[in-house]
This record gives sequence, C-alpha cells and structure tokens, in this order.
Amino acid sequence: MRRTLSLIIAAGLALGIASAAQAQMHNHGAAPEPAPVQKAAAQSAASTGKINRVEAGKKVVNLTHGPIPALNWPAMTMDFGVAPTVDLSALKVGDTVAFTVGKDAKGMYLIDSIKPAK
Ligand SMILES: [Cu+2]
Repeated sequence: MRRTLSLIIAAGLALGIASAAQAQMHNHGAAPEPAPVQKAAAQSAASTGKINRVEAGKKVVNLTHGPIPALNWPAMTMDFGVAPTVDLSALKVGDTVAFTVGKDAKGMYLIDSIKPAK
C-alpha cells in the first residue's frame, strides 16, 4: 500500500515536471487560457528584439526578443503575427527593433507596433 502510494506520488511528480517543461515550450501564440468574459481592452506589452526574418506578405516577423515580464515570457526567438496596420517595409533582417505586442480578437499575440530602435 505504502509502495503504491509512493508510485502514485512519483507519477504525479513526473507529470508535474512534464507540464513544467511544456510551459517552457514556445507556443504562446495560441493562448490556452480559457478566456472568461474578459476584456476587449487588451493591453500591449513593450519589448525590444532583433529581426531574423520578415515576411511582409504574410505579415509575419521572426524576432529574437528579450524577456517580457508583462506577459511572463522569457527571452526567445519566435514568429509573430503583425497587425495589418503595421508597415514592415522599413524593417530589415538584423535590425534591432522596439515593438509592442497585444492580442487580436481571437486572443492571438500580435505585434501592433514595431520600429527600428537606436
Ligand atoms: Cu516569444
């Protein structure tokens, strides 16, 4: 009995570790939070990053960004969707940029402003 219990605990710990590892994974584009009756007033979080790729036609940029404490994100490299109103034509690979990221109507993270940073 005691042995069974510790096996269960060990399994639970393993699961806990697995889900912690998953939280580290880079998939915060699709916010898994079950959005309750929450805000149309999504706040934007500001950060800086470096451009690795620009796909102006698809409105996607790949950035290596610093930590974004407001979103609880570590530093990472990722693709971002970019709001339709944002002009990507001035951005080049290798540019350091200042950007803000908010959420679109579906709760997807989306860059709502981005510009070269000095
Ligand atoms: Cu990221």
